[in-house]
Amino acid sequence: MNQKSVDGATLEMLQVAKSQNIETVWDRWDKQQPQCGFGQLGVCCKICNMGPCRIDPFGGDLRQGACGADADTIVARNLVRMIAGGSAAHSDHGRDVVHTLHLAAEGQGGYAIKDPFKLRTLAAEFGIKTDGKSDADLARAVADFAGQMFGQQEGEIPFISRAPARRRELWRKLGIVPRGIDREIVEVMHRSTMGVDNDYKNILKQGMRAALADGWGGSMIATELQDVLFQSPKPIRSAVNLGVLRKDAVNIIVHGHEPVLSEMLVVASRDAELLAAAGRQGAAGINIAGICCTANEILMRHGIPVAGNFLQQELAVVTGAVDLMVVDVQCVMPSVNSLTGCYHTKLVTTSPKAKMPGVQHVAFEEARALDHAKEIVSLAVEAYSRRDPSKVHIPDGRSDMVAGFTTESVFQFLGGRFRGTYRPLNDAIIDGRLRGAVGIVGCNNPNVTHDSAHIALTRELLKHDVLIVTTGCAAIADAKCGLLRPEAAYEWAGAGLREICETVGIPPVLHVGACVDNSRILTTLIEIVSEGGLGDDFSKLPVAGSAPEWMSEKAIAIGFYFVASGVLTHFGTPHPVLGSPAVHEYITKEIEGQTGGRFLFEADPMKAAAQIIAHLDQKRADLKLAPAMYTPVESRQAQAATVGA
Ligand code: BF8
Repeated sequence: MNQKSVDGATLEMLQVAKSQNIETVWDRWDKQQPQCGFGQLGVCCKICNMGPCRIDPFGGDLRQGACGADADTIVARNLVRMIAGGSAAHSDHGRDVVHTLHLAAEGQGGYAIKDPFKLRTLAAEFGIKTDGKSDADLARAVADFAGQMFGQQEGEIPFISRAPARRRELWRKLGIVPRGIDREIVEVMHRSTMGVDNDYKNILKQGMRAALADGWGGSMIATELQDVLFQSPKPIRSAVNLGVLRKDAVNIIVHGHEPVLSEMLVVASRDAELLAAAGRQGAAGINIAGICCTANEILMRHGIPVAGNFLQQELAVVTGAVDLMVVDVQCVMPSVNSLTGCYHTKLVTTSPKAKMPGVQHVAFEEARALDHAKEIVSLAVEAYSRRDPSKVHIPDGRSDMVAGFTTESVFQFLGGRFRGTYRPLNDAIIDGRLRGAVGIVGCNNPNVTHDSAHIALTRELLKHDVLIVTTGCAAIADAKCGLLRPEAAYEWAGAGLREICETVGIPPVLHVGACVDNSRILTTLIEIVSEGGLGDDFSKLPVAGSAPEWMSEKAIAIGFYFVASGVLTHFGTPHPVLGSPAVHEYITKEIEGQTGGRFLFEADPMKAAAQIIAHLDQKRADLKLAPAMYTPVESRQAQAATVGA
């Protein structure tokens, strides 16, 4: 990899790391080259102790593992186990939010119901009588109802009923409606263990069922109940990149995924006693900044700045200005443990599910959440007194942004102040002002120049009048180069998209949250279909998804729930399936005949954009819509070339 990043602050901090002989993820990744070809192709099987076995991808003698499993079986089993891992992560997060809603109902832990309207809306959807009931009673009932989706054994998980009727019928016909969240994940593990399912299509069918249990189950529960507990996001201004760290304040990085802790840290950072303690140490305040999806959660609801995305977690520590990094679960590199040892930075783990050897663990119990949050903030204040100013190097890089869009809020914008409706959005697609919409989501990965694919793909689609919704580390990448500012519509959007954005004052790239909030993209699609005029199913819509720099198993789970929901989904690098031409053919072509969605693997973002645009245009033609109204204007993109990377 020649260029490590397109982000100036990242490149600057990589130089600092190098000057201090600090090893980063890029260095370790380089040392791993060449990576194991069998693993990359998906043909290494470690499922039983007759192995590890591998298949010769060049057609030599090694065509089966010791048990007789061929490449198709091995690749499919490995892939569905990735889906199970990703679905488990999102869904276990959802389970913790259910638990927190229970605590809020009991008045414990300092949690409250901040969005009673959404609580009542959800209760009504679940068939819970709302008349005369207190918020606490309803919270208990909603938490019970949502909680049982995890252990449900038969039938269909209730959120499935949100999908259009045609989609539900199709899922039933295919036999992929999730019965219960935990059940589908367990069944993936069972079917893919030694000597069970060896029909690759049948294995992948169960993979889709588990992925749907994530998107329409665990992730959707997490999003909906977090809105109830912590309030539904509203458009909010903030700032992003390592330049949000402050020389004069106690800096706390919150890193991980679950907002049940970070929400309380925000409260604790405003505590008068702790602010006074910080002042006594000479600090001008307590500055909280996020990394990864926790960042997105507290950004969306409180406007807390974002320090960076996945590949910047180590570089935040290298600034020498982070007094404390507090982590919970998912996407936390084990390397931050040894790295923080090179600085004054205090590292704290909080989840019983995710400890690190030798690292202080503040066992975060939701029932005593505020107390624990205060303890963590006071550890940060203490660490600030040990900060070595000569080691502090904070890059200037930071950008303004607007985040906090939701299925409900953005289209209140589009539909006018008094009546939220999707009509203007649907009409904009129908008349061709908008070509379509694409969700750009997912991670960073050192196998792609950091942020480059997110930004290039986003800009190219904007130019072609494609509205972008974004989550996770992709959203942070786009934010860092200014694409989440309303002005970006003028700088990058085609004429049709720009007209819409300028009329309603929104950016052309809408930040809809963390990775669990990809469920907001599903609920947005539901609204578009039910508004009418664009067909009766997701697969008819001129929409697509993309994870240009994916890394995590969670991205695979998300990809599969979008494909199973009928959406073309692009991944920048292929899934580890190339060792089985049959599995590759199935998930990139044949599956479209079943679910209406398929995967597209393309590393070059410009080529990917061209294929996505062709797909949107085909969907428009199938719906007998006029072609997109405007042709892209190259010159404005050139004019704006000074913005961002
Ligand atoms: O859940 S985008 S690197 S932080 S996995 Fe992780 Fe990927 Fe970032 Fe959030 Ni999502």
